[in-house]
Amino acid sequence: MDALARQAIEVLWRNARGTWTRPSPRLYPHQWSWDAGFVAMGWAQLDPARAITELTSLFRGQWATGMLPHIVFDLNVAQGAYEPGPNAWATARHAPAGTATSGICQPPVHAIALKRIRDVAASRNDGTMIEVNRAIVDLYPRLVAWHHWLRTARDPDHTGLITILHPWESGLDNSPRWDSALAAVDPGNLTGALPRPDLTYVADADERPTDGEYRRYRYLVERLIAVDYDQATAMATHPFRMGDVWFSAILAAADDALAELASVAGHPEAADLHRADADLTRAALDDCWDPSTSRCCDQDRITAAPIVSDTIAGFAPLVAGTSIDRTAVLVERLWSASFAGNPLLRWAVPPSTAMDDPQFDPRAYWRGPQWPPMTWLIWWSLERAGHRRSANQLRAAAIAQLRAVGCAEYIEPLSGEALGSDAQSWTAAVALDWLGHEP
Ligand code: 2M8
Repeated sequence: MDALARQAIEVLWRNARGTWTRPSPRLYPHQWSWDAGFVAMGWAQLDPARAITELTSLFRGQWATGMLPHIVFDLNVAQGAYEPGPNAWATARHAPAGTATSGICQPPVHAIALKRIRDVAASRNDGTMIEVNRAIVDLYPRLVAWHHWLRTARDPDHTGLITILHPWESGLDNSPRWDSALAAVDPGNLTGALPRPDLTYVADADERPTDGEYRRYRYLVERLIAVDYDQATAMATHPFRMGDVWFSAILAAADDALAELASVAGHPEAADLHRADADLTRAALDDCWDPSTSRCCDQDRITAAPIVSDTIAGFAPLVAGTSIDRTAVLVERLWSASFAGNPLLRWAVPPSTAMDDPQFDPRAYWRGPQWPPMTWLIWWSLERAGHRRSANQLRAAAIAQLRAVGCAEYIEPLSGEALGSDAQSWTAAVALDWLGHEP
């Protein structure tokens, strides 16, 4: 068997906890929302039914409002092993009985994953397809509720751009995109030392977000607890409110996926509504486009200012789907020296922050390192847009990278050093997806 495939399978099995999969053995011992989407795509290559189980497990934590929490906690994990743990969120009133969850969300990759699982099942030509179709009937309404929550609670004015209330909701936690907005957050009397078990699991604490950032992360959670997660109040008063283009683009692509799943779920009439939602977001991303820098900019909902940091999020229109012309501009930018075309790169895959952005830091988490699931999203978008040559080139570079570094959480783009956890589930998952999808 292919050595990378073998290693990736081992990582998934090592991190599996029965019906769900932790992102890594020590750093992230619970179930994370968008990790679960990618992880399900990885399991699909081995067993589509197990992939469905991953998603069903995650949706056990869905709130009655439709909100899908970013963490579903494993209550068997020792207290203090991960912070903020289950007791820090005050969500007992909201989380479904028998579950403990966080109170914020993450990018909605889940419908994309479900569509992918179905495609894999279809290609197998055995009985799995029937099982997957049955699961879609069950999961589809939950996905609809999840998307509906995002499009109402987090976009009450129906702009098409989704607002996040915490950097963790973006998934790109300490991206320079959030620097100015986060610096403006006064963490009040939250001044003491915070528990940072995460720092003990990595080789170098500088790879992780700083204490100053963590203080604000925790403070923002406190503020959400103070309004008991009332979204209308938070959307009017919360000190961090950001129109997130990358998150919104993923929602648009997920709405397209939902449109394709609607008839399988017995709701063919809903397909056009999902496509209309996606179109609304595509139009919103057009409004966030900065023609002078050829990138899509997040919008600070408090100051009404666009965010000028140059990061992978600038490629949002590519993920959402955009015009042929704009796609071409973004493909050119992808292969430019700012991103995957820089000759100093060890492997030609895009860093999380542009290499010529003043905040680019090759070792610091989401401030420069390459993240395989983000490479996957860009690759998948290139395929969708019909840019096969670019897609194949990117996939080849990504696989070469993973063959060398293994299932690392993130990679230092210049030296090629593996950073963070060395057994990260979503890295294993995208490796399996890539290896299973020969061009
Ligand atoms: C990281 O985020 C968590 C908080 O949600 C953390 O640092 O503890 C991010 O990379 C996020 O995108 C990812 O989903 C999570 C688990 O892999 O880890």
